Amino acid sequence: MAYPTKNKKVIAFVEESAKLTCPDQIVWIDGSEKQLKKLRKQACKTGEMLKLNQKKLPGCYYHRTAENDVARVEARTFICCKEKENAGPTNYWMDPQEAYKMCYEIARGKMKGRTMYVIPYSMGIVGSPFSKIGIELTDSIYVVLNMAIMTRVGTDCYDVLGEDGDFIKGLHCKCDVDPEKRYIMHFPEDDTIISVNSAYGGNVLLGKKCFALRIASFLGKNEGWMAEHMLILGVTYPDGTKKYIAAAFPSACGKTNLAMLIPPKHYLEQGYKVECVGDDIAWIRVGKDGRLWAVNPENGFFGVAPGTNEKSNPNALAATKKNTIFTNVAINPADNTVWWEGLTKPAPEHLIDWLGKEWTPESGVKAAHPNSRFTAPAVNCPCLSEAFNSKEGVPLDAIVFGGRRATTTPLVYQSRDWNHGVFVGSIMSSETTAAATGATGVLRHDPMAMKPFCGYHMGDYFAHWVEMGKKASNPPKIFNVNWFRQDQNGEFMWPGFGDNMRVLDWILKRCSDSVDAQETAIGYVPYAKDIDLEGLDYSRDTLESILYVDKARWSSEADEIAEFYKQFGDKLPAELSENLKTLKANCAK
Ligand code: GTP
Ligand code: SPV
Ligand code: MN
Repeated sequence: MAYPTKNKKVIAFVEESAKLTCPDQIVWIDGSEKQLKKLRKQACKTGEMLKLNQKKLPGCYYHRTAENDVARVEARTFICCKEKENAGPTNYWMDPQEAYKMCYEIARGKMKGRTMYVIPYSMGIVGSPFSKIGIELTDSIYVVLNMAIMTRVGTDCYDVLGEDGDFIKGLHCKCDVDPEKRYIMHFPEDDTIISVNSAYGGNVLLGKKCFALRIASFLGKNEGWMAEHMLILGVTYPDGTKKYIAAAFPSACGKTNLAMLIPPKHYLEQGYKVECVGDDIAWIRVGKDGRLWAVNPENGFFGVAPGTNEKSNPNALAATKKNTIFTNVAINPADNTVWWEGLTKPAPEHLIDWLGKEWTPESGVKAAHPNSRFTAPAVNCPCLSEAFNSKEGVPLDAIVFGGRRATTTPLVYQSRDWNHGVFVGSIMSSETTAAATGATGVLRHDPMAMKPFCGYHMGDYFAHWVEMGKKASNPPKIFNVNWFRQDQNGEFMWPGFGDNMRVLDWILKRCSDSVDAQETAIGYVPYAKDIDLEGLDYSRDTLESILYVDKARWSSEADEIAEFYKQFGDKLPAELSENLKTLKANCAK
């Protein structure tokens, strides 16, 4: 047959995979609107997708996944490198030979009666020196359509590859969506990903977590750059100065919301502007100027639907008004549009819930799955930064870590220096969310928000962070935030969302040495007077209380961190154990 590429490795990968999975036909995706239109039509015909109200939501479609297939499956996600030691204590590991054999057995013949789609895609701008090409083979139209939003899909990727260029191989086979045979396998030493028996987001859109974080973090370690679970945002000051921040929060902990925030009124009136460069992933390298430069390798947003509304995140909501795919939200049959918890109050009288069942506000269950998502093109976002399309990306002024912590961690604090900042990232703990299967609200360690996404030994990953700080002569300052402090009644103590601008403002002032701070046991904390509360009905006392560093609590936290650190053994960089000692000593003072 005539192939759309001369790349022998692509052709061999497709042929070998077809031989294994036995599809009825192979369709080479070219990224054209014509071809995607045909696929949408086909998916609507089979019921895989539903067409939504095209007047209110032009180009928008709806998809329901299997009830058992609604989130990432961390316990079934493996790093398959030759030496178990190299996957480290925070990853599930399987021997590559064994993993290939098992996956091949599971996928054998499973595309019979189906079509195999070949998706050529680029993470990052096609042809940019910092971008990388992937080929995903899948038997799911839903995956093709999502990848066409989330990545840069097109035959121009073949031009980049030429006759023998390398790429990341991704084989996705829905199989029977059997949760007992579901595996998300990464072979970092072979640039390969295999995903079987799922059809949900992070498990199957292989360019995203599998490639752009797990495989890319491994590549970054070897090539001297970083792949991080971070949003990237730009702040423009009234005088036109631009500053950039990258922030790592665990899944469903506020990246999309922070990346698109609308500042409080008085900031807007003064001329401040916040723009979104990315909401989930940052690829970061050292620039010639010794600064860290970040690009967003994605092309769209796979965002959490629940909680998104006109007030919390109008930019994200606006981004979903056209050419968007909604997954596992509820349908409003009155006008064939979508709904999720938090979109409007009160909820509509009658909905079809994410399981396809009749729903009323009295049903006593959620209408949308807590991890229901929208897949929206980045270009739809009203606050998308011009820098989104810049090959070089943006120079970072600050890196911010943050998690969901009801107690202990203050609203914001600054690390003393780079290595202390790496320590601050490494000790992150956060309550689990619906983004992964399993219990929610359980406090767990999630260093740099990368626990589920680091493609190699976490101890080596910490060392790589320390190394990057040495390579960058002018690195960003490192901070930690916590929007999720709760009072005795379980109410959030900080308004969050747009008001987080008040904290970003302090952070950037610290970066330009224009505000003082108090040195505490854990680092620099703001004086309450320096957090701008203009236009906010909020007491300084409450602010004081969420800025307070409780040494007794931090002392037990330090003991707990020591336990957590044990698993890294010799791989724990001395820079981190030193910082732990300092923390413990500071708490005793
Ligand atoms: P992933 O896409 O899973 O990586 O998540 P994310 O980090 O982009 O999370 P997102 O911004 O979608 O937020 C997830 C949830 O946190 C939503 O339900 C939000 O409403 C809620 N949230 C976000 N920001 C804040 C905040 O500042 N305060 C509070 N209380 N909740 C927030
Ligand atoms: C996350 O879980 O961090 C996500 C969603 O961004 S997924 O793509 O499913 O991983
Ligand atoms: Mn994420």
